[in-house]
Amino acid sequence: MVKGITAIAPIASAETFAALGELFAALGFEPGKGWSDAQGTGAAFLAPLGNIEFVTGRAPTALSNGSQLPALLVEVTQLDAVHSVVKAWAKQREAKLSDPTATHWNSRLFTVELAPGLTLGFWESENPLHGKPIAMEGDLSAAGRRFAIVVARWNAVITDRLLQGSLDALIRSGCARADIEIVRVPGAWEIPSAARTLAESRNFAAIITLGVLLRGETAHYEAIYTEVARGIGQSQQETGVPHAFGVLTCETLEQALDRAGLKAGNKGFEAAIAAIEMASIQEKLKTPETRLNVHQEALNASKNVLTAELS
Ligand code: DLZ
Repeated sequence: MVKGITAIAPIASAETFAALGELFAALGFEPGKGWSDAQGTGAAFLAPLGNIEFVTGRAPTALSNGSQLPALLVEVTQLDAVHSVVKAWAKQREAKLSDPTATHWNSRLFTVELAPGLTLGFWESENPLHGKPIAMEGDLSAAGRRFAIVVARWNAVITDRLLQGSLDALIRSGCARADIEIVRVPGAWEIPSAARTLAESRNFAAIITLGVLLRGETAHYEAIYTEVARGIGQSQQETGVPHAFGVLTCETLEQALDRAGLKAGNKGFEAAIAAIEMASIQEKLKTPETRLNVHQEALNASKNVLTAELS
């Protein structure tokens, strides 16, 4: 139910209002939906994330240079670059601007008085892992890896589009055309056995399976679908080679077309991206050093938090 956080700052003069718009645009804020009526004008600036933080037990408001922490804080990357942009703006307007100083929460921060009574703080965490989830993740690079695509000929008007989507994703992610093997099979029913043979060849980092089953036009739809899904899943589990599932199950042809590039993305593209990511994850999972690094990063992050808490 919660959608976002809105902070409203009244600005007395139209000139300052315009100047603030220029500064926020220069800083890279995404313009939001403004408004204008007989009583006034509003300009909105969006940030990708926002939060309200409650603190107890430690006065959060005093900075090491003796000034007060502003109520409005903008978290940034490249604080010094942001400071230069704000400095140029503040110089023109003779606005009060502080130098970046260390905070008690392992960050650096500077403040600027944008308008009388409106001071903003910009800050950047010194912890490189701040805000980053500590997890092992696959890369989205397909360079140097071989992929196989098994595509059903049944409903080719749609599966051809899925195939184009998969090829687009692989090639745009750096896969060489020569490293992609395309295997056409009669229908979805035949996908699992071809996928399994390809996986067992150990020539491919991942297999992408593409097909379309239409409920209205497929006899024994449920039975076929269950077997196809089970067969592809079983091949993945028993061979350990990732298999991306790009077999559409739709009520109508129109719905299938929507999912093959018309209105609802291209599931062939999405399946290929999943295959690329899984190929990379499988490689990382098999490398003990990568796993050790993730644990070490997690340990360091918790040590940093502890040190900040105790200081
Ligand atoms: C036979 C059949 C039917 C009725 N419907 C579909 C379908 O919607 N999508 C699909 O990919 N294949 C279909 N097939 C073909 C079967 O998958 C299989 O190729 C044939 O039964 C031959 O084994």
